[in-house]
Amino acid sequence: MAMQTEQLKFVIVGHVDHGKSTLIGRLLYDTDSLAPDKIEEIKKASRQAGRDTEFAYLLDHLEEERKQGITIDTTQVFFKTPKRRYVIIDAPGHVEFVKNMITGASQAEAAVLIVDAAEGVKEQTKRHSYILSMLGLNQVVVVLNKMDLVDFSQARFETVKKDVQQWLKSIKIDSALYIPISAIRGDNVVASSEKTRWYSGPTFLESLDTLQNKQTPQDKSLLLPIQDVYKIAEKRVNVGRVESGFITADMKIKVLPSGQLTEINSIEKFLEKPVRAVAGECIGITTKDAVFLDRGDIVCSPGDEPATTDAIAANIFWISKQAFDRQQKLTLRCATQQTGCKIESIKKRINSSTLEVNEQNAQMLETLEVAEVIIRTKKPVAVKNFNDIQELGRFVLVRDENICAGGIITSGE
Ligand SMILES: Nc1nc2c(ncn2[C@@H]2O[C@H](COP(=O)(O)OP(=O)(O)OP(=O)(O)O)[C@@H](O)[C@H]2O)c(=O)[nH]1
Ligand SMILES: [Mg+2]
Repeated sequence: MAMQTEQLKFVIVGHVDHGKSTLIGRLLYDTDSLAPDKIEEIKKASRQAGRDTEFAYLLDHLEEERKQGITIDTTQVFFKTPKRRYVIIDAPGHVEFVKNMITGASQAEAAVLIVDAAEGVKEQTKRHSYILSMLGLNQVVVVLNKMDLVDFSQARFETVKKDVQQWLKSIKIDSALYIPISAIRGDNVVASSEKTRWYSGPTFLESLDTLQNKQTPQDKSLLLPIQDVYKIAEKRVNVGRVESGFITADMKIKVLPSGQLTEINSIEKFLEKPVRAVAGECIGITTKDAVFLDRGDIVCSPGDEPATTDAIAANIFWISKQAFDRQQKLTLRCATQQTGCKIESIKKRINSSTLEVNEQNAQMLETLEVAEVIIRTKKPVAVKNFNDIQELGRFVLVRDENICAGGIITSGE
């Protein structure tokens, strides 16, 4: 049998209780991806709780999660089809855990948005999808769940589909797939349902194989953020992951933010000395001149380098429970770069579930607000527009070791 090397990571998001964990549980069950003792465990736990088989229990391991019937933290599960392997990230839908949802979504290449067909679009449906669009995740499959509660009505499906479509369009997500399902009964999850003869599209399982893997940008210019420097027998080996472009063993390079020029002496990989490495590879490099690179430096190709700046225009998502306060010290982390910074101006404060502008030229930010800001960094940083290179176009703001906001760079647009 051919080895499956291809893998896709997707996140499942949506309003609290709309059925994320149940859908994943059902998918695993109907594809025989579960060990028999696991199935018995879930049935037993469901009986003890006085419920029918709760597939959500497969994902919700924590006692607190099962007791409250909600997901608190993200869980990753593995699953495969004949086409490829999948890592599924189950995210919590409760507003309290938006931060965990963002952590899950930021690791994914695609997303599934679940909407309860009886309840329709709710606050977290909007907020979560907005976060997806901020993270550049615009490959989205939409499933309308709990169709059993609306008698598998095509009219209800079309109404909710229209609402979701309108919202997604306003945040620039163009989703082609809308699937009517009942996660609890299994309709259109793995097998096509008799109850939805009016629907001729793919099942949820089939829709997964249509998702595309994220392309690593090899055709763009070289960017290699340095993660660490090792001294090995008088040699300084600078290691990092090539985020875009490629690097060759005799290439001229420029180091940012210092602007120093040198040439590659060797590319180092475990037990190998390759002459070339491309985006996605983790490598070490040594240089011809005694240039002292450090963590946070960015290696690029001279004449084709990102801007270094201390003023960044960005959209940020304020996720800390504490409001933003001008007095507090913030640190910006972008790729491996790290520097002190301050938010110099807040052009707009935006409600992340309605997109209404709460205030122009604001002085403060409340939790879960999005804002258009200018950030001033202490040290210059090398950045790219998020739409160009995501790895150098996104950052987090840290306060007292806690992430309080995530952001994407919009300058240059
Ligand atoms: N009738 C019906 N109920 C469903 C369906 N899917 C899920 N449910 C029920 O809805 C409730 C919530 O399901 P979960 O899977 O825990 O929802 P969730 O989206 O993971 O919730 P959070 O992770 O807390 O946001 C459970 O009681 C499920 O049994 C469905 O297709 N039909
Ligand atoms: Mg859940």
